[in-house]
Amino acid sequence: MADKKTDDHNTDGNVVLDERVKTKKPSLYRVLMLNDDYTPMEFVVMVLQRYFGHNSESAQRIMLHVHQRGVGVCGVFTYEIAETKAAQVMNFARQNEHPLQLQLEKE
Ligand code: TYC
Repeated sequence: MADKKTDDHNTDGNVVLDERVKTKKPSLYRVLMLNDDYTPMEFVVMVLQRYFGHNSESAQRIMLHVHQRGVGVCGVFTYEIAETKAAQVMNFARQNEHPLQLQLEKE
């Protein structure tokens, strides 16, 4: 493990502290979108483009996947970004009186 080195000694017997300690890769989280019977398809496609950076083809594909299968992945992010995007999208959906739901799932 490249980040696990602790200490070593130089030729004088002195302890050499390794500067490469404690870098851990952040955990990643999937932002899941859930199907419902009321949110318009065009609204879902617009959200996938505006908040998750999908192009119109990718957004259409994900929306149809969620519509047909019940759940789909909007994107994968570190916790703070995933949580923020899910909250922003649900706020935007509520402002527009749509029941759209998103959830986080740890990878
Ligand atoms: N099922 C919705 C409809 O028929 C469309 C929809 C797709 C809603 C994906 C939510 O996450 C969703 N209007």
